Amino acid sequence: MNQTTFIQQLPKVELHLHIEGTLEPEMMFELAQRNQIALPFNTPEAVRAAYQFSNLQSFLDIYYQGARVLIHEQDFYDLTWAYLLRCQADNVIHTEIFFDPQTHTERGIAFDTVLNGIDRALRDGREQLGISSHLIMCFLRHLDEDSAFDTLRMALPHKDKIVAVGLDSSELGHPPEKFERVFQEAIGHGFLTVAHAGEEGPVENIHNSLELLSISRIDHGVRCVDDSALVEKLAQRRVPLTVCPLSNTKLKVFDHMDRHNIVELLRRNVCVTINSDDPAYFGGYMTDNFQAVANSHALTPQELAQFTLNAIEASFIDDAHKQRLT
Ligand code: ES4
Ligand code: ZN
Repeated sequence: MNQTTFIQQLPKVELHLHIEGTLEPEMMFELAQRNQIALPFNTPEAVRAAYQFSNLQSFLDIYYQGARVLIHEQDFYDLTWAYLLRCQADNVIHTEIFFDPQTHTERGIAFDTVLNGIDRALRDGREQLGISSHLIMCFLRHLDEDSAFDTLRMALPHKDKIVAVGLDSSELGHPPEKFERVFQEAIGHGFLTVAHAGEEGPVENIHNSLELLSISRIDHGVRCVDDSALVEKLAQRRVPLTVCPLSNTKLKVFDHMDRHNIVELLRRNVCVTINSDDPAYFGGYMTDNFQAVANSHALTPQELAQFTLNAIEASFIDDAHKQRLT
């Protein structure tokens, strides 16, 4: 079997995916029309052509604009369902999805509208596609602590549908310390925790996310290589990193895929996983991300499969079910 076929057929588990980042330009136009929202572009191709990013912030500015077309529960359902169909095509058997309630509540959309649309699609995905899933609610770190506390309060009636809380958006200038109290309260309510750290920000953000936010895994975390003692510790304790190769090259965290450190980390026994982050903006879903890494690094089939084994290990799937998958 050639490597392309091997990658396509490999069962995959996704652990770092922003549902708002799956909004393809075609759906953006469809929803803009349905909801009577003006877009500053004339065609989906023109939208795609505008996706040239120089860093994380240049992407986030466009990404939050795009999300303005999402208004009704059905819009969130349609967005999530389209992503699940992509999962099916890529042999993704389990996915853990981030959503950013504040992107929507800040513009007057009810928390329940967002959550119910996404959750209904996930239930249909389990029943009709056999794809298992969990939801992770992220706080936008560029907003203040009070706003995060308000969001946590809105989530409490939906505790049964949300497995963990996370932290995303602009890492520079918004360190994990800012959300220590919110995270400790979330933990008290029984949520697991994750956080974006060491994507653009310094390695200290990885240390502080582990210590102050008690995170189960690190989203991105690629800057860990700046501290070799930390890499040793991550490997020894099997603290997972949810790495997003195409995202990292699109946002210039690495100049080129052949400079990406995911393979080095894999060989140093860190529990690294491959994920798509915001696939509609970064040029590809799970298979594309695996393919991009394999095209610029010599990998054995065992190493490729190890990314999936790592993702199963790193997932929030319950232990009994995990055993059955490996
Ligand atoms: C994100 Cl790539 C990335 N980093 C931080 N926050 C995000 N939200 C959506 N994509
Ligand atoms: Zn992300």
